[in-house]
Amino acid sequence: MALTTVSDEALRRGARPRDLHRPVYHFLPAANWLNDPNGLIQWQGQYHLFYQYNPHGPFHGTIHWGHAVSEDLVHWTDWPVALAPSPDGPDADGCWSGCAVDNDGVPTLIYTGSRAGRGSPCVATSGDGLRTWQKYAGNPVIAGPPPGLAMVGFRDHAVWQEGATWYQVIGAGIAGRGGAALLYRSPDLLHWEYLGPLCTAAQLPAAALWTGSMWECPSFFALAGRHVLVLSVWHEERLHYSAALLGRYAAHTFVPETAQKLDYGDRYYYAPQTMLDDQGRRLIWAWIPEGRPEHAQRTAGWAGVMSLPRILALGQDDTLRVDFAPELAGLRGEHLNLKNVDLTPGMPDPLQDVDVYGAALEILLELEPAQTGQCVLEVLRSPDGTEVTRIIVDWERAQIEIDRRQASLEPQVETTGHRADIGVLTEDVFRLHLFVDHSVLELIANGRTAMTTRVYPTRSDSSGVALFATGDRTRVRTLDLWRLASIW
Ligand code: DQQ
Repeated sequence: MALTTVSDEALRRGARPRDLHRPVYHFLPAANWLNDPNGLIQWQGQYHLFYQYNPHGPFHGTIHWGHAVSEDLVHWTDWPVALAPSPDGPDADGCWSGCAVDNDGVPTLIYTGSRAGRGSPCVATSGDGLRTWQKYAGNPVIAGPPPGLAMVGFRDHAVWQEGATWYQVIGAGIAGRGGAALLYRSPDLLHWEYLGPLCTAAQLPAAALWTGSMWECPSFFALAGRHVLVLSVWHEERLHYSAALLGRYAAHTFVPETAQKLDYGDRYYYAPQTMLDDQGRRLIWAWIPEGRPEHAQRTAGWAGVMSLPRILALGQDDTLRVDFAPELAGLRGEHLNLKNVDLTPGMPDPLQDVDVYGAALEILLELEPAQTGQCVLEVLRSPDGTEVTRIIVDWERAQIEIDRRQASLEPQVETTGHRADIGVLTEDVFRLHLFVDHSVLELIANGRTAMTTRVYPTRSDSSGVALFATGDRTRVRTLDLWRLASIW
């Protein structure tokens, strides 16, 4: 296997050469490859983030579990790699995704060992406060998928406790039947009994979201009296999007009632995993993959970014709400505020005389919805406008869009846009919350609609911000913009 030539020096945080695309406040390893978040857990007050990691290069292969720790959800300290493939073990080809639980004081990981295309549930424990991990000698703890079922895939774990009994769902696909989450029970995390599917695609309400042929990375949890099954839609080797099924769970049966995408950037918000913290918050992180060719990833020496922490909640109308973790406000620096500006088509940009720019920004925009026309926020804009990423609120179509067509002068990066319905606007204000971090964009509209994507501006002066309206007047109640600090 070809290894990259990333030097030891470059592996140290902060010692990397200038890189226009490398985020400064999103988590990613010092170098090489990152994919799914794993094993999210709070232990003695500290947040632990494990992640799918290849220490040998910026491509998916020889998957280990990387590990980072945070006091505040924002700043992360690298800890030693937690899991590495064992040449003779069921995880010889990789330690794939899984979760962490507190087994009566013993930190325990349940993960998928990958070997020769086969996924095997494995267990590891730590005796020194999550620093080093010992694999259970009897791995795998489940010999294979349930007999008699033709599986498309069998991997990834969500484990929880009810009374003294452990339960887990494993992500799966049943040939010809679509995605499934398979339910197991155990007295000790080591011996598991198969109970049947917790949920299959066939149970989804008619005309619900398409969920492919396999569900990866399940996460299953209670949320304000309801239950949520988070899954990632896999189909014919392609990663599509992550979804949330909202429903009711009783007597080990889950009845999904609604299904929705978790993020309208689709594959740019993949394999999310959730955890409950000591404030009772349901936190969620996802893998934000690259949108540039593999050779560009190899040149950069890194690939894959962890999303910002978000909080899931249930709205009064029983639909899912999402927001960025408030701790992120600790990164705010230089601030600009505009109030009560009427944007009329053709008027000068209210931001043009203000010295606002940057590739690491947070923007909060509160708009009064108009009947027609669009309100356009431009970011990562070159002074001549040849490179620009547009966030478009289209009042007539009631849609929000990220337009990447001009985001980069480099022709080989992905340029397809993302769109989502913003639904019927019942409030008199439309709220847009955007984080820009070099090549990463994460936005949440009205606390409901999330959209994550990647853009790769080529010019070092593609850092301007502009705001204008087309077609109709849009009233800006407030615009707050902060330059954000690096977390390293
Ligand atoms: N990534 C892991 C798998 C999971 C997939 C392997 C989702 O366990 O199904 O790195 O991105």
